[in-house]
Amino acid sequence: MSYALGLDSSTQSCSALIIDVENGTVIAGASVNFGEQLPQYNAPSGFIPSGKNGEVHSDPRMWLDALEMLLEDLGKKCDLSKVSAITGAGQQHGSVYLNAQWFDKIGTLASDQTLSEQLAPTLSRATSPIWMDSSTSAECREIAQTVGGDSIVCAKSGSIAIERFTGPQIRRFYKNDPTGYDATARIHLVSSFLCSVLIGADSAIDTGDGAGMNLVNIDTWDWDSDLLDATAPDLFKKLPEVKAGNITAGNLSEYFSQKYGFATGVPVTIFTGDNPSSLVGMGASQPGKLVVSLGTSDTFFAAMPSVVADPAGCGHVFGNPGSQGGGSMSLQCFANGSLAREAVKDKFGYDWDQFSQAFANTPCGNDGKLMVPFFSPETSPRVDLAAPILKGSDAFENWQEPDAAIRACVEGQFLNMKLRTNWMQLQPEVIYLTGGAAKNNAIAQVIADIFQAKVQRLVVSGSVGLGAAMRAASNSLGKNLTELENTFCQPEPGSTIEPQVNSAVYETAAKEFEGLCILPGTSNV
Ligand code: XUL
Repeated sequence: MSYALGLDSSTQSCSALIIDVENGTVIAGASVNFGEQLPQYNAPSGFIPSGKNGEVHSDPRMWLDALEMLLEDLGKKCDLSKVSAITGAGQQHGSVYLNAQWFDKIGTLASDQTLSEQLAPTLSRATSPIWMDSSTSAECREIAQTVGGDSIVCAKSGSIAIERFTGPQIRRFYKNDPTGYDATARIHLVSSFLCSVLIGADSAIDTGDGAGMNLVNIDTWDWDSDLLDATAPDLFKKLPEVKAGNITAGNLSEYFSQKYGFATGVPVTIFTGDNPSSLVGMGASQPGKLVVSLGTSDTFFAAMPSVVADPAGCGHVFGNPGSQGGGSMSLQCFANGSLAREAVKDKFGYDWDQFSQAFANTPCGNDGKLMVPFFSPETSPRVDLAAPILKGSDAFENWQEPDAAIRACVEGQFLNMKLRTNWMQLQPEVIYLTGGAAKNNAIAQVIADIFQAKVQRLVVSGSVGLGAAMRAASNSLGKNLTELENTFCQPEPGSTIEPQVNSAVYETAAKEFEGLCILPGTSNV
């Protein structure tokens, strides 16, 4: 028996992947789309629409129903009694609020009733704020002020106080509904909530997901009393323990063996957040490999050789669940991703082929023509600029050189990414590209040239679930995680792109770019 199950409870769906560890194959997968398959929760995209003042919430019962539908479906595709290791990941930052009944109820679930009907009475808050919630600006300011400023919050927790992070969300709940807060005996993340449900006991929070709360200290990897006190009263006793991502949380509860045919007592590894799980699922859990995901916003993440926080306060530090020695990972978001590339393309009425061709018509370094491609407010650096800055010839600055503008946009994006991620002190050997624009070789070439590292596309899809399945196999079945990553995370054949120019080509450009970025409002901390 060498099957490992990885679960992924994300914003819009709950998915699962089962790997056969001995054969190195993915043997089954399933997914439940919240909006389509659970319309009774009124969440077409996984959250309740039209929240006021930036509130974005989901119903945690929906996550439970989806988990049951998923296991039901998975059981039709694969013999679940062969699963001998389980773990999962949840969308980061989202929180579930439970009353004192939770502690008894979670250990006595009856398999002839649903999870959601049995656990509904244990909720002290009917809905859960998720990572898309931006309602907590005032609370972020208050927390930062109390502990002595954002630079302190960032040095302690790995991130400045941020709206979507759990601590500010908890503070808002305490302020707006003190009675509900008082009635709350336990606050879980999506990940630790689902892990608790699987083991039938109150689970710890792992350092990977826990660091997304503005409450965990990244030096001690434990709750930080100053941050706790600044967030809400009596918070310590409402939180579970914090543990490294490679421990066993417990054994699968009888509810699941009775109802879905799992063997009894399957070990469940502690759950983590979706991004830390994806780091493992992309085969990048050891330092030296970077992941760049090209999407609506571009995201950069990597295992870090040591624990450092971004002095500029733009990046995040999370625990690395793939590291044996309690290491860390970084994550940084760049708001001006695909939409900026598309804005330049559309400005000239180009299609994507013409966009790609522009790189063949222009030299690396773009003859010194530069663009700070912030079409909308940027998060790295944090600026409100909503119009790009162009510097070069008059014709270029007046948008009369389409090909140069396209190259300048993409070079600007990745010069910016390199500058903003310097704090991570990484020595990349390889950059794994993923996301919609990853298939564009011209963009991949710019990334290879600017970062001076080879770029590869991975065949992996569903990296969050795959990361979970590999973590479970590593922790419970004694498999070496690096070997699992080598087996399951292979680059797409022929996708390797090597740098074509040396580092000197972008040195001056990087300095000039940095100068153009010194704008009012760029300093956060
Ligand atoms: C990371 C973040 C999102 C969520 C949902 O900080 O907010 O990536 O984890 O995927």
